[in-house]
Amino acid sequence: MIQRKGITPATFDLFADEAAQPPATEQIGPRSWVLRGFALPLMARLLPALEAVLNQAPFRHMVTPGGYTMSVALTSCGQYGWTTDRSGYKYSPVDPATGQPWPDMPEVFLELARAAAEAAGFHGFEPDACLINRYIPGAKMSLHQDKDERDHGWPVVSVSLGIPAMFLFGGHARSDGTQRVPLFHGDVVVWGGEDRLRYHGVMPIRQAEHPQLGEQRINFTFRKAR
Ligand code: MD3
Ligand code: FE
Repeated sequence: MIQRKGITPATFDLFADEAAQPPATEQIGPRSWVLRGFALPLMARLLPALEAVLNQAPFRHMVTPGGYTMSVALTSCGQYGWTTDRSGYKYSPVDPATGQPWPDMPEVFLELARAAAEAAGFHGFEPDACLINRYIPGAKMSLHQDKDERDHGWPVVSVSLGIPAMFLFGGHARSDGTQRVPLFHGDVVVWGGEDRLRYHGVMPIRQAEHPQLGEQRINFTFRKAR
């Protein structure tokens, strides 16, 4: 142990550990940010709120207009939910499985989405839709753009829970190269402005187990749909 005048060994170790951490905020595009661990302080409230939403609107596998069943299971909460079927993609105020409104957006979800948008420089974000995706090992999301929302001036906020994912961040054409961004439990990604319509996707999820969520990854995406 190196001893320095005025610094106790305990303090020295504390700084050494902090220096080993990756930066808390990573810029992955001109208006895109990864906020590492941003959701962790709210986790004790987020997980019970998620469970309540899932009791009312369980995960289901939806079919794309092309006739493929998605490997990702999904549901929604808030004023609008994102749905797909043979007729197309759309935001709907009711869950097609029940004809009932989607579960209310839990207050802790809203708090997290607002705070993350603010931290990334987007002011006044009030999401009206939260799409919840569930990936089990092997599930993936092909490159796509999020463009079913009315006003692309608002950002999208994404929250990762459970086992890790390798996120693919492309350009404005499907054929553009992609950067790979690993996402872990508690990470939040915010993207907007000129990055809002960039292609993105998720590589097939690798087998792993998370102590709280087991063999799954859950992702929230907060949007302003209308
Ligand atoms: C898009 N979900 O639901 S969100 C989706 O992890 C969706 O479940 C993925 O794409 C998921 O539509 C990815 C994370 C994300 C992060 C940065 C982006 C999406 C992005 C940057 C630009 C465009
Ligand atoms: Fe997307």
